[in-house]
Amino acid sequence: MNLVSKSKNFTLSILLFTVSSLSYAEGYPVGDLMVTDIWSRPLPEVSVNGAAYLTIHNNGAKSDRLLGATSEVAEEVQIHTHINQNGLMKMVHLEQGAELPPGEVVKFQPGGLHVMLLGLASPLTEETEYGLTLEFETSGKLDVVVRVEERNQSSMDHSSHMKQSGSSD
Ligand SMILES: [Cu+2]
Repeated sequence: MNLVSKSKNFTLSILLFTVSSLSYAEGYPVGDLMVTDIWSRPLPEVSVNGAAYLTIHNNGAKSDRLLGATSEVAEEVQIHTHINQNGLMKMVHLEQGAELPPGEVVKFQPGGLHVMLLGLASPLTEETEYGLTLEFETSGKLDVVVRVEERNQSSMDHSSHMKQSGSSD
């Protein structure tokens, strides 16, 4: 019971947050960080897992880490990357999160670092949005809105790797 009402409240707050944050395209500041370009690939309704991509600018003098995230669309969210193992791209769970070195821009993108959505509770339908709460080691928590949109594959840096992996992440 308690859980149900909590999750309803959470959903409502996400909706309100979505309405009040139409400027998402400009990016979200938190501490010395700026998070921009947040998106997910649309997936068929039957998909069990998905991924979110984003860009994090660390404008500070100290390193920070993206430790993890939560979302109302997934049972569990993990920070993943891909490694090349004997010519095959393999997904790896970064249990310590992803490092964000000072003065650097870290891109989460297909074929590389990504925010893994495990156990999708609602489908990632094209032209919709959902809420994601990022948790940083130093900068704390940040609520962002993820845009679900199809992007041109040819603009990707890792298109050659993606062909090998056959993975949608
Ligand atoms: Cu993954």
